[in-house]
Amino acid sequence: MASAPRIARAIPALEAIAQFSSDVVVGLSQPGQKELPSKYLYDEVGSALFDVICVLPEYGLSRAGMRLLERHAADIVERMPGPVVVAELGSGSGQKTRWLLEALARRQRVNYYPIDISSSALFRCQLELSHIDLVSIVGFESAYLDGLREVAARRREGEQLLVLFLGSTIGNFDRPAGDQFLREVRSTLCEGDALLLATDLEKPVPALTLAYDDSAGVTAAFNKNLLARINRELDGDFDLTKFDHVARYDESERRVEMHLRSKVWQRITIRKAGFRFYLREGETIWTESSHKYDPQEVIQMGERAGYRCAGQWIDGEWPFAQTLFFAG
Ligand code: AVJ
Repeated sequence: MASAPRIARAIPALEAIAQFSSDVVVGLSQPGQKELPSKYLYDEVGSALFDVICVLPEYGLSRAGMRLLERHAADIVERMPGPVVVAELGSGSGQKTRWLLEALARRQRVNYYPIDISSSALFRCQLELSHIDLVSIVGFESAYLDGLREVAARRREGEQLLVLFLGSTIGNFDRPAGDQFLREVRSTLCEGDALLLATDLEKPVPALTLAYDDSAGVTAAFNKNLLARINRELDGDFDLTKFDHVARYDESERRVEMHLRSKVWQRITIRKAGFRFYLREGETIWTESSHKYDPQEVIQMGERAGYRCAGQWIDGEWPFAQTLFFAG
């Protein structure tokens, strides 16, 4: 029998709302390009929409990441000989992780700690993975680095920590912030610990823009849900019909950007934040960046942050990489 999912909640709901409110106000008061942090795309509705995105024919990322783990999980875990505990940054739905946990559970009992700011994602991840023999799961509802520090503190003498960052979420950071994030993860690790990093790779622009602007409009709904979430949680009055979803590739930054473009001049009030602002016709709110990498570049990013590369696996169908790094 699977035991009930356990979740250690780090931030009480009220504080989370206050943080959301202040991040929204800061992003929407920018003098130039207005923006909203992409992490807020993933409330319960957003996470469910993202699961649909993952099965869209246009969105090859998650299937590529999954294929790589299905094929190479045994090879990947073999490179970590000692007893391993697993922490995952962004549990997602847990599907990809299954392959790694099963490969590890063939040789040892596994403690698996998914870390996610979304309690619904954690919940689904635990349902998906709780029945694997010899794997026990404790979820952390917290920011990545806070969760990781807690997991590192629980680790026992002689255990190696394997940190999974499988969602290719590193791509949401600007390149310098991505470097910084890898360094911060590194600082929670000890020599011999490892990081498995998933990254989407550069590919022809039409395929990329279609991946972020699918014909069924699911990504558009995913993007607009951020405004709906502000309406729900902060008593905003965004009219979603007055926005277009925009996905565009920036050649010099090598990233897909998602924006919400105002169709008209409009005034918006967010009552719980005590905030009112204006959008011009055609003005956009920037909601997400998704950086695309060169395989060598990924290895160099790791090296700059204090890791050495222990292996890299690339999908042939949809260019995508899993790169294993050792701390040290
Ligand atoms: C979950 C961050 C990897 O950037 O491709 C999917 C999110 N945004 N479609 C990505 C996303 C639009 C996704 N990540």
